Amino acid sequence: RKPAEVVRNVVDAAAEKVAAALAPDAPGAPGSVPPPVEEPTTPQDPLPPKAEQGTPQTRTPTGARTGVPADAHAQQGAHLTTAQGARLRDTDHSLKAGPRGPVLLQDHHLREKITHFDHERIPERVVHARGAGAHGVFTGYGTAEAVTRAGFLRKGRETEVFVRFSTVLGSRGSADTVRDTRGFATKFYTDEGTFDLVGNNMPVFFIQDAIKFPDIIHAAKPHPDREIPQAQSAHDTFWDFVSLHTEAQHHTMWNMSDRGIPRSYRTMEGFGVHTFRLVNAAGETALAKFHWKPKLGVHSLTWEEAQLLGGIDPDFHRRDLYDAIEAGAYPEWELGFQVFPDTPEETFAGIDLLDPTKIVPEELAPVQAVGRLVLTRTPTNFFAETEQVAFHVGHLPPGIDVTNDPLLQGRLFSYVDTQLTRLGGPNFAQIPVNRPHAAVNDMLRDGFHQHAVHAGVAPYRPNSLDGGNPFPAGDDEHAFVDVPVTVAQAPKVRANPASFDDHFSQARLFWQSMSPVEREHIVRAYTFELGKCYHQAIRERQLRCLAAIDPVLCAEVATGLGLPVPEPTGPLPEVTPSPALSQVGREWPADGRMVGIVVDPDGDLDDVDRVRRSLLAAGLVPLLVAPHGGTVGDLPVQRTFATGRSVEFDALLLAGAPAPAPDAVGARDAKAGTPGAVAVDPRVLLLVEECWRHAKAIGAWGAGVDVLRQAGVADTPGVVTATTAADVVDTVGGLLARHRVWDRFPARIA
Ligand code: HDE
Repeated sequence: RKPAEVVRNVVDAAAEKVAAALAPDAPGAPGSVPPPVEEPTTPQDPLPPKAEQGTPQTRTPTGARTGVPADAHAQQGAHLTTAQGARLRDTDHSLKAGPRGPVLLQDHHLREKITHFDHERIPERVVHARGAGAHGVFTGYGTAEAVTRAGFLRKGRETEVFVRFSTVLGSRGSADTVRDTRGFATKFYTDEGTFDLVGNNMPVFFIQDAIKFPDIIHAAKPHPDREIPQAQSAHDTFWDFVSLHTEAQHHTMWNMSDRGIPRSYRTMEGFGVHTFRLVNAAGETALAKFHWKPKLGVHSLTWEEAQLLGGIDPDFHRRDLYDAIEAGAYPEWELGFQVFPDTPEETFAGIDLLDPTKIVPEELAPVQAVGRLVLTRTPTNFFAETEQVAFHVGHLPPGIDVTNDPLLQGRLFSYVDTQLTRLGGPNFAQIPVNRPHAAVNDMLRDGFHQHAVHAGVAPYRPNSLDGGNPFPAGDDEHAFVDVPVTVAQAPKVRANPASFDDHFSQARLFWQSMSPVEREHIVRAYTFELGKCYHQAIRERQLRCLAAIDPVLCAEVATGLGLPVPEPTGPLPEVTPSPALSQVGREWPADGRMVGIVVDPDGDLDDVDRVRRSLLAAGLVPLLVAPHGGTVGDLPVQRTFATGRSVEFDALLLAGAPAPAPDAVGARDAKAGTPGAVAVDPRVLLLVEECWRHAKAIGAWGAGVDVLRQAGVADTPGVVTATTAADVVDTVGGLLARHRVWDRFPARIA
């Protein structure tokens, strides 16, 4: 499908859904008779995959379409069978010697079923174990042709992709919203071979050399004795390591910032982190860093939201990704390059391009857009696709090559090695989601889980028996280019270049680039995490690191911890802030933002309907919150006072003052003598209080204004009241473009 065809507007999609839900014969619509939900007694066609899932992958290992039916790799036929295709009468009872007798060993169906089940789990990824993925399309702009010959970047060229987002530290079942770095790995199925851009949502890394990877991960994973804490860095071993191995301080600062708790995968930037080497059609080279820029802007949760979501909806990010795609609000990013001259020093503006703990500020080297990524399809099967997808930084197309970044060099080894254990052998490229969409003729043979039935007798070169095949490709036949960079004559050493010794200046640059509210968040994050450490010496050592970054940051965190502020470590580096690093102060499209509307079933529902339609027309997603499920009037209810919680909404509207629902616990009577006082369900008050505390736009009209008064938030910044609902909705839409009502946060740290 072409992006132009698939990028439906969320308005149409959501409006269609609403219209369908409101149709007189729709299930649940007033007066309609719901169809009976019973187990069918005769074979029926199974449900097809949902439209946004597409059909299962049907490519052969060599990349050609097979023409086999779409479900050839899934389950076929209506009858229950064994794995060998023999039909079965019963799968509910074991074969026994009489109804009360022992189970017989000869029950081959029982043994097959249980044995397969016993082996259903595979080892989770050693890092990035928890993730969510989606299929999509990448379209090149043609703007990179001067610097790279990579065909997928040509103007208008469309390439299928699979993207997997992840957290780094938690295990497969951990929560989505923990404070952590996020993985952003993209598999481009280009017709010149697969390209994997295996990046993160932060542009720097904890370490400069791959040999330290086991150290940082052992320190960051749960403590080996108690296996806690899960999925987070708020513990002694993490802070022990990063305060001793100070090259980690810059990345740690990013983790403690709002970047560590994204609002959604859709609102994350992505970075290739390393510098790559590009080569164009003429063989000229340039150095480049890769960036993904989200269409919706970069937005984060607040720490309290992130913590609440850990309990209320641990799947918050993956749900958001799937829901957005299914609603037609396709997540979108632009791929951009920062391009640098390929000089022998491999530096730019004094920054060592081989040091993965450093950024090049966008003000010095602007990010130039080279293509657009749109995610259009959710996986059909989580295990087959999201769990089995295998990325590798060494999967490169002609036109993109690696540099000597010592972190990247180590990764080139690790990503194949890990699949041998995780996916059980060397043939993981034959798993459908990993199959290249380019023709494959690799002379690799046999091994565990070999799916290909290779013809021919000569998987070697040179040969005469298979007609000399396969033949090496020339430059004009899209061969991969190993750029012939000169390797310096140098002694064999275990050492870093001197430039790698600067561990603090860019952490300071990041801090200096933040707005007051972002600084406040950083201070609180450090204070929270260090406050969770048991060892005083570790807290003190990290405070000394902060002193080397910024005295105000250090003093604020020390105060929070109740510890003395360490002596300054000497003059601090002069840095020029990079405004591009701040998330605050800009406006972004509000498409796909969630707006909760609290309704009173006895209030003016026509007004509510108009508001809901105008939100849909503006590309927002309205969710009605009512005392009970089903419908209010003709309107479908999406959340009740029991199931709705503030963390799901980006803004809240109060269309009335519903009386406490019968299941309300702790409902208070209207405060006697307070003007406009009404009795409000405590869960509605909690919604308002939390939305207010999390600096979300809140709007009310009519009796809804009484609820604001009751909650004590009327007439405060970002709380909008007006006589007409239309005016309220307009103003709230404008506030949403800025993501939050930033004025509501204290901005002490200028
Ligand atoms: Fe990874 N990393 N990594 N990493 N990484 C893995 O590969 C590794 C690094 C990243 O959704 C593993 O298949 C080493 C940087 C992502 O499947 C493993 C080093 C960046 C994902 C591995 C690094 C990343 C991984 C675990 C230091 C950002 C998830 C399972 C040299 C640029 C991909 C697997 C997915 C996964 C090793 C550092 C990103 C073990 C040795 C820097 C997004 O191979």
